[in-house]
Amino acid sequence: MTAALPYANGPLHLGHIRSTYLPADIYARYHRLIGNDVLYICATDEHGTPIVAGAEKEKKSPKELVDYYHDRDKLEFGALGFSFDIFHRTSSEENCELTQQFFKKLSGNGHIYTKTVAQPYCETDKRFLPDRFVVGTCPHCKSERQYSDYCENCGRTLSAGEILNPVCITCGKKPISRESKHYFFKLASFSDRLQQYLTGNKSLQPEVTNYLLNWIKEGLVDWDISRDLDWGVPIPGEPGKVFYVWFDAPIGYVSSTKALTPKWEEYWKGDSKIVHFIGKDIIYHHFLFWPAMLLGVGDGFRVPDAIAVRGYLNLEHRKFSKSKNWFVSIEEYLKAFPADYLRYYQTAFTPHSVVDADFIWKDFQTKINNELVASIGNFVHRALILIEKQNGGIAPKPAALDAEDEKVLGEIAKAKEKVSALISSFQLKEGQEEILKLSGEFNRYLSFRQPWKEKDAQRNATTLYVCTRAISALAILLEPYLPFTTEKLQKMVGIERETVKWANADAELILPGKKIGPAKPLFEKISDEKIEEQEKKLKKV
Ligand code: B3M
Ligand code: ZN
Repeated sequence: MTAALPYANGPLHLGHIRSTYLPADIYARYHRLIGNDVLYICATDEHGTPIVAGAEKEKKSPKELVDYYHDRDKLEFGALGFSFDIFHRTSSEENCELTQQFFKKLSGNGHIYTKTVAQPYCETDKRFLPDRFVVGTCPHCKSERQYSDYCENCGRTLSAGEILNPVCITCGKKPISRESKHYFFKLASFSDRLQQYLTGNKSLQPEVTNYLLNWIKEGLVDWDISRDLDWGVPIPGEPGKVFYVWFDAPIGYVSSTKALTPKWEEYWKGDSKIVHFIGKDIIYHHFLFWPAMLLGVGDGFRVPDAIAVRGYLNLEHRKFSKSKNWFVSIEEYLKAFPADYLRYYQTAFTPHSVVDADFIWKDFQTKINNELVASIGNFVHRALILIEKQNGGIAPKPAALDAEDEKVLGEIAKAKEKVSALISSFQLKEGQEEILKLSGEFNRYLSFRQPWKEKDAQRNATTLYVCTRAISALAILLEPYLPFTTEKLQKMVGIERETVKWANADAELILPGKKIGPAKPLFEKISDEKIEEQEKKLKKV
């Protein structure tokens, strides 16, 4: 499993999290809990003109910039609980080596040719101007101020020279055209095989594949994989030229696996499954370039079994923008709230689809207070406090179960199956909703039994026993979603780590007779003041 590799040229913000790293993490944690051998791979994407331009802006070298963001991203991802098996980097030796090997294999298999092409060149800055060094008007949708390699407005990738009214991003002058030898990957010759791949793989989202099939119908163009630049993976025997960042970046998925384990080939070839999680801006690269590269290299590489695509995130109805201070970085978020609140809220509005969503501080507060605090947290805390009061903090032994007890226990088993099916098919939001329903059901059960009023001690012990079964179920089912909370809860009620398995969600894990607790609230209500503080920060500018 992979999550798209973040460019090492700026701080991570809330938008990065919801489309990619969080869904992938939920999926990874679930698969580990059911006993699958999962590798969750990520790395920083350290090449390409975004990095060079970013470094120039900050008056640093590209190397300084990527070192800084690699370390920072790693720390912040860790603080959000993302359970990467490795967080590597595309400037690593493994990646340079494997990229060059891919290139040699593709050349040997006849999928690469060279051609002399006219490239934009800036006479003031004395350099070629690939990709993000040029802005101009998109030839397809006429949107202005687009980078010359990709139109943010219509999602098309562009080749050199296609952009209209080009200007150099550094000096603002119109570039001249200069010839240079470039390497091309014969993407067009893969059209049929890509079409088969897209129509044959039923786990791909139709809303995405339909779009791609259209692009194939319009005709794919061969792909320029070289750049006149010195920051990147060198093209063997071509001083001053490196591979295009989108050539070595997906290879970063494989090379990071190689850096992690000598068994890397078993994962990428063999009968493993390859699952990528991406945002919708990089569909073209993952559904066309990348499978074509894998097919072209041959060598037993699998094409991706699934590519989960999700949409963009807006912030209070507007696009995230660092320069306009319309922005919440992960660093800032974590100063104010726990990681699990973000995980919960973002999952709650992220379906398995390319629709965009909105992060709204007020909604964040409502979701946390009404669902996490008032339903899940409230149930667990009420039950544990009752066990302390009525049973001295000892997990209760049940007497005979009646029909109502059996019924709610049955709900646990059903929830386990449903959530399982939902997560397996990437319906992570719906999975979380099912778990919330389960806690709702047990809040209802507890209010119906009223052990605080009921005089029959055996009845109460049975009621509270049934509740311990729900608590342990929540401690497992919620682990993919809220790993910090479930760790706390598992410890609070004495669930042994070896027993934390999905299959045990409906088992008796809190053993009757065992001392548990002390009960502490899992969540804390978010006050209006705390939300207003965040809203004010945005409105400052
Ligand atoms: N570095 C980030 C992006 O365009 C880009 C992803 C690479 S994934 C191989 O969203
Ligand atoms: Zn466009």
